[in-house]
Amino acid sequence: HVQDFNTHVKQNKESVPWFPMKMKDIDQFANRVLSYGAELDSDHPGFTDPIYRERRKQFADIAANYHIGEQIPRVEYSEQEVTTWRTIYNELVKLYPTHACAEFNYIFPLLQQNCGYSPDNIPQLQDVSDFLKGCTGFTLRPVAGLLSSRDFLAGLAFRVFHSTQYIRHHSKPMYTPEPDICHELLGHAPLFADPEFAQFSQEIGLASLGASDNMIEQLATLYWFTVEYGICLENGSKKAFGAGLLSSFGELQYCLTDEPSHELFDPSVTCVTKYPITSFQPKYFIAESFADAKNKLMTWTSTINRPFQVRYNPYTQRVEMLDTM
Ligand code: TIH
Ligand code: FE2
Repeated sequence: HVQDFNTHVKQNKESVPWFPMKMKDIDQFANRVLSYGAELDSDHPGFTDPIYRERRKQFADIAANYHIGEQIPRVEYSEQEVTTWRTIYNELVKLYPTHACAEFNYIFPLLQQNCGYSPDNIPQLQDVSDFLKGCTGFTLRPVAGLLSSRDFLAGLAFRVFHSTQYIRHHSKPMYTPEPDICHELLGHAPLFADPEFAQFSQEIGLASLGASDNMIEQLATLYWFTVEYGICLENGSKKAFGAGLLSSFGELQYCLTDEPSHELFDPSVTCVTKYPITSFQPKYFIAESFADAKNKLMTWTSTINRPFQVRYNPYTQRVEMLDTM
Protein backbone atom coordinates (compact mmCIF):
# COMPACT_ATOMS: atom_id res chain seq x y z
CA HIS A 1 0.00 0.00 0.00
CA VAL A 2 0.93 3.60 -0.44
CA GLN A 3 2.26 5.39 2.57
CA ASP A 4 3.56 8.84 3.25
CA PHE A 5 7.24 9.16 3.95
CA ASN A 6 7.00 10.47 7.51
CA THR A 7 4.60 7.75 8.58
CA HIS A 8 6.95 5.26 7.07
CA VAL A 9 9.98 6.55 8.96
CA LYS A 10 8.11 6.73 12.27
CA GLN A 11 6.88 3.18 11.98
CA ASN A 12 10.13 1.67 10.88
CA LYS A 13 12.48 3.92 12.85
CA GLU A 14 15.01 3.79 10.08
CA SER A 15 17.30 6.53 9.01
CA VAL A 16 16.11 6.95 5.45
CA PRO A 17 17.46 10.27 4.13
CA TRP A 18 14.81 12.88 3.31
CA PHE A 19 13.68 12.99 -0.29
CA PRO A 20 11.08 14.97 -2.24
CA MET A 21 7.67 13.31 -2.49
CA LYS A 22 5.96 15.91 -4.65
CA MET A 23 7.13 18.24 -7.40
CA LYS A 24 6.87 21.32 -5.15
CA ASP A 25 9.33 19.77 -2.64
CA ILE A 26 12.10 20.42 -5.16
CA ASP A 27 11.95 24.12 -4.23
CA GLN A 28 13.33 23.12 -0.82
CA PHE A 29 16.69 22.04 -2.16
CA ALA A 30 17.13 23.85 -5.46
CA ASN A 31 19.05 26.61 -3.66
CA ARG A 32 21.16 24.25 -1.57
CA VAL A 33 24.13 24.63 -3.88
CA LEU A 34 27.63 23.30 -3.16
CA SER A 35 29.25 26.24 -4.85
CA TYR A 36 27.18 29.34 -5.50
CA GLY A 37 27.22 30.03 -9.21
CA ALA A 38 28.47 33.58 -8.67
CA GLU A 39 31.67 32.79 -6.77
CA LEU A 40 34.32 31.71 -9.21
CA ASP A 41 37.48 29.84 -8.23
CA SER A 42 40.81 31.49 -8.96
CA ASP A 43 41.53 29.06 -11.80
CA HIS A 44 38.20 29.80 -13.55
CA PRO A 45 38.77 31.61 -16.87
CA GLY A 46 36.30 34.31 -15.76
CA PHE A 47 37.92 34.94 -12.37
CA THR A 48 39.65 38.19 -13.34
CA ASP A 49 36.83 39.43 -15.61
CA PRO A 50 34.58 41.78 -13.57
CA ILE A 51 31.88 41.90 -16.28
CA TYR A 52 31.65 38.10 -16.36
CA ARG A 53 31.52 37.86 -12.58
CA GLU A 54 28.71 40.39 -12.37
CA ARG A 55 26.81 38.54 -15.07
CA ARG A 56 27.11 35.24 -13.22
CA LYS A 57 25.63 36.89 -10.17
CA GLN A 58 22.55 37.96 -12.19
CA PHE A 59 21.99 34.38 -13.30
CA ALA A 60 22.45 33.03 -9.79
CA ASP A 61 19.78 35.47 -8.58
CA ILE A 62 17.26 34.35 -11.21
CA ALA A 63 17.64 30.75 -10.07
CA ALA A 64 17.57 31.63 -6.38
CA ASN A 65 14.20 33.37 -6.77
CA TYR A 66 12.56 30.70 -8.93
CA HIS A 67 9.73 28.44 -7.78
CA ILE A 68 8.44 25.37 -9.56
CA GLY A 69 5.62 26.09 -12.00
CA GLU A 70 6.67 29.69 -12.63
CA GLN A 71 7.84 30.88 -16.02
CA ILE A 72 11.63 30.86 -16.24
CA PRO A 73 12.70 34.51 -16.71
CA ARG A 74 13.79 35.31 -20.26
CA VAL A 75 17.33 36.57 -20.64
CA GLU A 76 18.73 38.90 -23.22
CA TYR A 77 22.18 37.60 -24.02
CA SER A 78 24.93 40.08 -24.94
CA GLU A 79 26.63 40.16 -28.33
CA GLN A 80 29.74 38.64 -26.74
CA GLU A 81 27.68 35.81 -25.24
CA VAL A 82 25.96 35.09 -28.55
CA THR A 83 29.37 35.03 -30.25
CA THR A 84 30.54 32.32 -27.84
CA TRP A 85 27.36 30.34 -28.50
CA ARG A 86 27.78 30.79 -32.29
CA THR A 87 31.37 29.51 -32.24
CA ILE A 88 30.37 26.36 -30.38
CA TYR A 89 27.13 25.85 -32.33
CA ASN A 90 28.79 26.14 -35.75
CA GLU A 91 31.57 23.68 -34.86
CA LEU A 92 29.15 21.18 -33.35
CA VAL A 93 26.58 21.14 -36.17
CA LYS A 94 29.38 20.10 -38.52
CA LEU A 95 30.09 17.06 -36.34
CA TYR A 96 26.57 15.97 -35.37
CA PRO A 97 25.68 14.13 -38.61
CA THR A 98 28.68 11.80 -38.25
CA HIS A 99 29.33 11.80 -34.48
CA ALA A 100 25.91 12.03 -32.75
CA CYS A 101 23.41 9.18 -32.33
CA ALA A 102 20.35 8.89 -34.60
CA GLU A 103 17.89 9.93 -31.87
CA PHE A 104 19.79 13.18 -31.40
CA ASN A 105 19.90 13.88 -35.12
CA TYR A 106 16.16 13.26 -35.36
CA ILE A 107 15.34 15.77 -32.60
CA PHE A 108 17.86 18.51 -33.34
CA PRO A 109 16.02 19.94 -36.40
CA LEU A 110 12.81 20.04 -34.32
CA LEU A 111 14.57 22.28 -31.83
CA GLN A 112 15.69 24.52 -34.68
CA GLN A 113 12.09 24.75 -35.91
CA ASN A 114 10.36 25.10 -32.53
CA CYS A 115 12.75 26.59 -29.99
CA GLY A 116 14.93 29.10 -31.79
CA TYR A 117 18.08 26.98 -32.03
CA SER A 118 20.33 28.83 -34.50
CA PRO A 119 23.86 30.21 -34.70
CA ASP A 120 22.59 33.71 -33.91
CA ASN A 121 20.30 32.97 -30.98
CA ILE A 122 20.72 31.37 -27.57
CA PRO A 123 17.36 29.65 -26.98
CA GLN A 124 15.33 30.53 -23.88
CA LEU A 125 15.04 27.86 -21.17
CA GLN A 126 11.27 28.34 -20.96
CA ASP A 127 10.79 27.62 -24.67
CA VAL A 128 12.91 24.48 -24.50
CA SER A 129 11.16 23.37 -21.32
CA ASP A 130 7.74 23.77 -23.00
CA PHE A 131 8.91 21.74 -25.99
CA LEU A 132 10.27 18.90 -23.84
CA LYS A 133 7.11 18.85 -21.76
CA GLY A 134 5.11 18.12 -24.89
CA CYS A 135 7.46 15.30 -25.89
CA THR A 136 8.16 13.38 -22.68
CA GLY A 137 6.96 15.50 -19.75
CA PHE A 138 10.50 16.62 -18.93
CA THR A 139 10.83 20.22 -17.74
CA LEU A 140 13.78 22.47 -17.00
CA ARG A 141 14.38 24.31 -13.76
CA PRO A 142 17.02 27.06 -13.44
CA VAL A 143 19.71 26.32 -10.86
CA ALA A 144 22.07 28.77 -9.14
CA GLY A 145 25.09 26.51 -8.88
CA LEU A 146 26.20 22.95 -8.41
CA LEU A 147 23.73 20.71 -6.55
CA SER A 148 24.74 17.64 -4.59
CA SER A 149 24.34 14.39 -6.53
CA ARG A 150 21.50 13.41 -4.22
CA ASP A 151 19.49 16.56 -4.96
CA PHE A 152 20.27 16.63 -8.66
CA LEU A 153 19.27 12.98 -9.18
CA ALA A 154 16.09 13.45 -7.14
CA GLY A 155 14.92 16.02 -9.72
CA LEU A 156 15.15 13.37 -12.44
CA ALA A 157 12.64 11.20 -10.56
CA PHE A 158 10.08 13.93 -11.38
CA ARG A 159 11.42 14.41 -14.90
CA VAL A 160 12.80 17.76 -13.80
CA PHE A 161 16.23 18.70 -15.12
CA HIS A 162 18.19 21.38 -13.27
CA SER A 163 19.71 23.66 -15.85
CA THR A 164 22.23 26.48 -15.76
CA GLN A 165 21.39 29.60 -17.75
CA TYR A 166 24.75 31.43 -17.95
CA ILE A 167 27.30 30.80 -20.69
CA ARG A 168 30.97 29.74 -20.32
CA HIS A 169 33.68 32.40 -20.46
CA HIS A 170 34.40 33.52 -24.03
CA SER A 171 38.12 32.78 -23.72
CA LYS A 172 37.58 28.97 -23.64
CA PRO A 173 34.75 27.86 -25.95
CA MET A 174 36.03 24.35 -26.72
CA TYR A 175 35.69 22.75 -23.28
CA THR A 176 34.40 23.68 -19.83
CA PRO A 177 34.45 21.48 -16.74
CA GLU A 178 31.33 23.22 -15.35
CA PRO A 179 27.95 23.03 -17.05
CA ASP A 180 26.68 26.10 -18.94
CA ILE A 181 23.78 26.91 -21.28
CA CYS A 182 25.63 25.38 -24.27
CA HIS A 183 26.09 22.15 -22.38
CA GLU A 184 22.45 22.07 -21.23
CA LEU A 185 20.78 23.06 -24.50
CA LEU A 186 23.06 21.36 -27.02
CA GLY A 187 24.12 18.42 -24.86
CA HIS A 188 21.18 17.51 -22.63
CA ALA A 189 17.96 19.01 -23.94
CA PRO A 190 17.68 17.14 -27.26
CA LEU A 191 17.65 13.64 -25.79
CA PHE A 192 15.18 14.49 -23.01
CA ALA A 193 12.72 14.67 -25.92
CA ASP A 194 13.33 10.95 -26.61
CA PRO A 195 10.91 8.67 -24.70
CA GLU A 196 13.37 5.80 -24.02
CA PHE A 197 16.09 8.16 -22.91
CA ALA A 198 13.67 10.13 -20.72
CA GLN A 199 12.62 6.93 -19.01
CA PHE A 200 16.22 5.81 -18.54
CA SER A 201 17.02 9.14 -16.86
CA GLN A 202 13.96 8.99 -14.62
CA GLU A 203 14.85 5.44 -13.51
CA ILE A 204 18.20 6.67 -12.18
CA GLY A 205 16.31 9.41 -10.34
CA LEU A 206 13.76 7.04 -8.81
CA ALA A 207 16.50 4.65 -7.68
CA SER A 208 18.21 7.53 -5.89
CA LEU A 209 15.28 8.51 -3.62
CA GLY A 210 16.12 7.71 -0.02
CA ALA A 211 19.22 5.75 -1.08
CA SER A 212 22.38 5.47 1.03
CA ASP A 213 25.32 7.81 0.37
CA ASN A 214 27.24 4.93 -1.15
CA MET A 215 24.37 4.10 -3.50
CA ILE A 216 24.03 7.76 -4.51
CA GLU A 217 27.69 7.76 -5.51
CA GLN A 218 27.19 4.66 -7.66
CA LEU A 219 24.09 6.12 -9.33
CA ALA A 220 25.91 9.41 -9.98
CA THR A 221 28.69 7.38 -11.61
CA LEU A 222 26.17 5.56 -13.82
CA TYR A 223 24.67 8.92 -14.74
CA TRP A 224 28.15 10.21 -15.59
CA PHE A 225 29.00 7.34 -17.93
CA THR A 226 25.62 7.40 -19.71
CA VAL A 227 23.75 10.72 -19.64
CA GLU A 228 27.00 12.73 -19.57
CA TYR A 229 29.52 10.62 -21.48
CA GLY A 230 27.61 7.73 -23.05
CA ILE A 231 28.45 6.26 -26.43
CA CYS A 232 26.18 3.82 -28.26
CA LEU A 233 26.46 1.51 -31.21
CA GLU A 234 24.63 2.04 -34.50
CA ASN A 235 25.10 -0.62 -37.15
CA GLY A 236 28.42 -1.45 -35.53
CA SER A 237 29.80 2.09 -35.39
CA LYS A 238 30.16 4.25 -32.31
CA LYS A 239 28.01 7.37 -31.86
CA ALA A 240 27.91 9.83 -28.98
CA PHE A 241 24.81 10.37 -26.86
CA GLY A 242 26.32 11.83 -23.67
CA ALA A 243 25.73 15.55 -23.10
CA GLY A 244 29.34 16.26 -22.14
CA LEU A 245 30.33 15.00 -25.59
CA LEU A 246 27.54 16.63 -27.59
CA SER A 247 28.35 20.07 -26.14
CA SER A 248 32.15 19.95 -26.51
CA PHE A 249 33.53 20.05 -30.05
CA GLY A 250 36.92 19.05 -28.66
CA GLU A 251 35.79 15.95 -26.84
CA LEU A 252 33.13 14.95 -29.41
CA GLN A 253 35.88 14.31 -31.93
CA TYR A 254 38.28 12.74 -29.44
CA CYS A 255 35.77 10.29 -27.89
CA LEU A 256 35.27 8.24 -31.06
CA THR A 257 39.00 7.88 -31.84
CA ASP A 258 41.23 5.05 -30.61
CA GLU A 259 42.95 7.31 -28.08
CA PRO A 260 40.53 6.64 -25.18
CA SER A 261 39.45 3.11 -24.25
CA HIS A 262 35.92 1.81 -24.85
CA GLU A 263 34.14 -0.88 -22.85
CA LEU A 264 30.63 -2.30 -22.97
CA PHE A 265 28.19 -0.70 -20.50
CA ASP A 266 27.67 -3.00 -17.54
CA PRO A 267 26.06 -1.26 -14.55
CA SER A 268 27.82 -3.39 -11.93
CA VAL A 269 31.25 -2.52 -13.39
CA THR A 270 30.47 1.00 -14.61
CA CYS A 271 29.05 2.12 -11.24
CA VAL A 272 32.41 1.78 -9.46
CA THR A 273 34.67 3.19 -12.19
CA LYS A 274 36.62 6.37 -11.32
CA TYR A 275 36.64 9.33 -13.70
CA PRO A 276 38.27 12.77 -14.05
CA ILE A 277 35.96 15.82 -14.06
CA THR A 278 38.23 18.53 -15.52
CA SER A 279 39.69 16.82 -18.59
CA PHE A 280 38.66 14.60 -21.50
CA GLN A 281 37.65 11.13 -20.32
CA PRO A 282 40.23 8.33 -20.62
CA LYS A 283 37.47 5.69 -20.79
CA TYR A 284 33.93 5.48 -22.17
CA PHE A 285 31.23 2.84 -21.80
CA ILE A 286 29.22 1.73 -24.79
CA ALA A 287 25.50 0.98 -24.67
CA GLU A 288 23.87 -1.16 -27.33
CA SER A 289 20.76 1.05 -27.31
CA PHE A 290 18.79 3.23 -24.86
CA ALA A 291 16.34 0.39 -24.35
CA ASP A 292 19.16 -2.05 -23.62
CA ALA A 293 20.84 0.40 -21.23
CA LYS A 294 17.52 0.92 -19.46
CA ASN A 295 16.90 -2.81 -19.09
CA LYS A 296 20.40 -3.39 -17.72
CA LEU A 297 19.99 -0.45 -15.35
CA MET A 298 16.63 -1.71 -14.06
CA THR A 299 17.98 -5.22 -13.55
CA TRP A 300 20.81 -3.71 -11.55
CA THR A 301 18.64 -1.30 -9.50
CA SER A 302 16.29 -4.14 -8.59
CA THR A 303 19.16 -5.54 -6.49
CA ILE A 304 19.34 -2.32 -4.40
CA ASN A 305 18.38 -2.98 -0.83
CA ARG A 306 15.68 -0.48 0.17
CA PRO A 307 12.84 -1.12 2.62
CA PHE A 308 10.36 0.36 0.14
CA GLN A 309 9.73 0.70 -3.57
CA VAL A 310 8.83 3.93 -5.26
CA ARG A 311 6.83 4.73 -8.33
CA TYR A 312 5.97 8.05 -9.93
CA ASN A 313 2.38 9.06 -10.48
CA PRO A 314 2.40 11.51 -13.39
CA TYR A 315 -1.22 12.61 -12.77
CA THR A 316 -0.50 13.91 -9.28
CA GLN A 317 3.21 14.49 -9.89
CA ARG A 318 3.95 12.62 -6.69
CA VAL A 319 6.17 9.78 -5.71
CA GLU A 320 4.23 6.89 -4.22
CA MET A 321 5.85 4.51 -1.80
CA LEU A 322 5.06 0.84 -1.81
CA ASP A 323 6.08 -0.65 1.47
CA THR A 324 7.94 -3.90 1.08
CA MET A 325 8.84 -4.53 4.71
N1 TIH B 1 32.67 19.44 -20.82
C1 TIH B 1 31.38 19.90 -21.24
C2 TIH B 1 31.51 21.00 -22.31
O1 TIH B 1 32.60 21.51 -22.55
O2 TIH B 1 30.50 21.35 -22.90
C3 TIH B 1 30.57 20.41 -20.10
C4 TIH B 1 30.28 19.43 -18.98
C5 TIH B 1 30.18 18.07 -19.04
C6 TIH B 1 29.88 17.46 -17.80
C7 TIH B 1 29.74 18.30 -16.80
S1 TIH B 1 29.95 19.89 -17.43
FE1 FE2 C 1 25.51 17.71 -17.68
